[in-house]
Amino acid sequence: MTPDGIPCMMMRGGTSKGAYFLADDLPSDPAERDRLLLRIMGSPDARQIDGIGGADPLTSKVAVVRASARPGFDVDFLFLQVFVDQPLVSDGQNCGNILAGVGAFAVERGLVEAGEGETAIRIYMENTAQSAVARIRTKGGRPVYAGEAHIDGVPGSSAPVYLAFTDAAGSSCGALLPTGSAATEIEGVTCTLIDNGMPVVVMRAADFGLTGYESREELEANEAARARIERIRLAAGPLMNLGDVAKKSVPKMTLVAPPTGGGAIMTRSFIPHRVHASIGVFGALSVATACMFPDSPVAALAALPDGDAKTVAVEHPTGNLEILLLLDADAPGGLKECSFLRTARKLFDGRVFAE
Ligand code: NQM
Repeated sequence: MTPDGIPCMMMRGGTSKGAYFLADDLPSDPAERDRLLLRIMGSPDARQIDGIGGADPLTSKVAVVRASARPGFDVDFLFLQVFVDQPLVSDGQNCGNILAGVGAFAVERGLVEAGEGETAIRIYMENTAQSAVARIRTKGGRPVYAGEAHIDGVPGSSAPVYLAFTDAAGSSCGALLPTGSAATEIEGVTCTLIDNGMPVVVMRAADFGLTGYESREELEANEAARARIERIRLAAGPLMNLGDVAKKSVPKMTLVAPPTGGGAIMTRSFIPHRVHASIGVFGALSVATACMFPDSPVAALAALPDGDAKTVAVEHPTGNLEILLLLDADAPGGLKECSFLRTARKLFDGRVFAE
């Protein structure tokens, strides 16, 4: 027990919010660490009333950060999803939104020395054994949070955080298309099972009798659609090399429809049981990539720009998320680099209690 509390920083990362810890401030035994994090977040409880979680999967997230001992990296980042209403903590997925706060947290805690103007932080993402480079604004040795960058799903504007990836494909499934094809039939629905940073099952909303433009609340109230989507998810898990996914937060399930706001594709994402208020970042990257395969059931619904440098706007319930894809036929999966803009903000720094 820790009567004096544990150092903890709350940050908004992209369209999510989480508790950021230094690895050294948490127990090294994963089971002990997870018990402590459940207590800190107030899980399991739909309201998380006895903890600092926000009673939503998007605000019940944890970042564990340490100085990296790996050549070529500044810090190691482990993402943990703390389930709201189940006693589960999962390292089975990554999170591009919480990743957006890691660079600033590393500077705040003195793990990385800040440059004047901008600092690039090379991050090893432990969940998927992959790398990211975050470019953040810094001044006088500290992160700058105020700025002019806006992302949909967050009111106002903040300093930009640019995130770039060169090895996102096959992050958890071992291959971009784990079934070897962009069209796999499950329960009578043709799906694209894909992993470009996040395992996602991409499906046409119309195949569920839905438009794809429903609200989060409407979809969460649709018991029949949710049950069918969950059956497909449980069947997709082993096909995606993820094993039994009954207690995992992957794969995510995304329904798509033609875009309505001038973007490339419209989405509604089950993550995997609640519906996302917008869309996860790596989730959006996987969906955008699915649209590029002509034999995917969703390709015909998408409006993709021409050329090898594509800005793909993935539409979601609260706006759109733009992803830049740099294509190169010689690169693995045909993708040389993927990048996107996020913002992040320090909300609180102090000690959290778990007595
Ligand atoms: O896909 C939610 C989020 C995420 C994950 C989820 C994410 C990503 O919005 O990279 O960011 O899909 O569980 O934080």
